[in-house]
Amino acid sequence: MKLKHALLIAGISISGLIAAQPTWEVGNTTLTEYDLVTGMQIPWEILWGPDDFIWMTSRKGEVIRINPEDGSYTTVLQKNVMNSGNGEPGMLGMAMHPDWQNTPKVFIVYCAGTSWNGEEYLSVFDWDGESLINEEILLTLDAGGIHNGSRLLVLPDNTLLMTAGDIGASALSQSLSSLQGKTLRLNLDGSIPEDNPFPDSYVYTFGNRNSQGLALGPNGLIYASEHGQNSNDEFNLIQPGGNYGWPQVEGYCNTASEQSFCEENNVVEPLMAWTPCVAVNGIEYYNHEAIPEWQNSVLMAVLGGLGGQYERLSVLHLSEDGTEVMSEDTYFSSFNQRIRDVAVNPYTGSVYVAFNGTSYPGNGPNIIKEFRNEAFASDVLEQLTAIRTKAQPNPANDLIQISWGGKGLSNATYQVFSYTGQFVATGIVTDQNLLLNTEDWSIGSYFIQIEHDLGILTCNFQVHR
Ligand SMILES: [Ca+2]
Ligand SMILES: [Ca+2]
Ligand SMILES: [Ca+2]
Repeated sequence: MKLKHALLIAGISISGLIAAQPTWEVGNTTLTEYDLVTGMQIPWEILWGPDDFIWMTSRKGEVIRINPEDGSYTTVLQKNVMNSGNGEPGMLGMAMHPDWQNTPKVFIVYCAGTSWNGEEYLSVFDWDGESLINEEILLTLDAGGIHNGSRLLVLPDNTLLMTAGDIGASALSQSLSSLQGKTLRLNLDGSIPEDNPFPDSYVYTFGNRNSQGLALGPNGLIYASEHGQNSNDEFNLIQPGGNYGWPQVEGYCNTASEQSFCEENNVVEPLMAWTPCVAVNGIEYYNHEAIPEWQNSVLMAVLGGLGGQYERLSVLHLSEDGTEVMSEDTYFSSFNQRIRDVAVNPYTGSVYVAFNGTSYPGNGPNIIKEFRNEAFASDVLEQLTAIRTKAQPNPANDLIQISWGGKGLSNATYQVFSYTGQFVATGIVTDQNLLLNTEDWSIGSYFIQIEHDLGILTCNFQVHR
């Protein structure tokens, strides 16, 4: 019997089967679930880029750039990584240069070398509009089979934090002469900031085991998630010069030996700890009005532990000043999938979640899902779609028209840059399109940014002759 016929007999309408996306209730808010992109290989970092694309590292050694509208993507970097990204090493954290308009650079951590021994590189690449090129290595650490960290976070003072794991050699964490088992802080050119807590040292915190989550919170607070051994996963507040206790102290200072070590060494205790370990990972501060129930919280990806029984997205509700965790809600456990990282759409407030397969240390192919409050997002998306930018003809020879559909923009500022970092043109947009003369511009890739009420619209184009 044909399926359609069988369904009709059973009284099930075909359209009813196709129509609805799954939904999730969060208090009074309904989130609709979408598969943004599938077939990814162990996504490790996902972030919302300054170009309004979602950027992803895969542990197998790739950087993928995904269009959040339709999930189409391109591979913009490929590296040979240690053990082909199996186990824990591979391509890990990523962060974008804060002055993207003038300096489109991307910071990436990856492990390279043979089998279970090698180097971990913090590198910076130039973005040329199509690929990441011109690698410059800023820092070299040891890489191990386990505990390589490493998240990256650019701070408001234009320095870069990097979490470095203890590579399984726990004694290194308390040694200030080793870069392992630390949070490191660098200037964006790779030099040591003069106001780091220890002179001539990248070390910003020590006594860390393997932190794989970093996020900026309210009032300049910096949060980190950190893996415990069997017990005591931690959620920490990062303080310059802080000793986070490992390996002498796990979680709170609550045993006799821990208490004496904590007193002698002024150990910073976590805001929250989990026993047994649930394998805490990527974190993101959420304060978007799209999901009021999640405002002033940290969204935390949870891998689920070695036994794979605690997978979820945790929502850590913060106190008003952000210095305490008041409660934890959990979501999406029923996927039974390791959750590696989260990212947030700044316009719609949608939350993107990267899955890593069912068991340690992760297996692909994987999905990145979007959870969207349609009631909030549909208005925003309609406005965004109405003003979606197009460049014609592209490539251009002389005149190029930049247009953004039906809606006029009033007093929006545009700026044009080349992907070599040169500022080319600026002006005010007052109409429904913009005509630029590219005659005097060099051959190459350009982008325009139009700053308007809803954010910044961007569009790439080429100039050929
Ligand atoms: Ca992220
Ligand atoms: Ca600790
Ligand atoms: Ca303890």
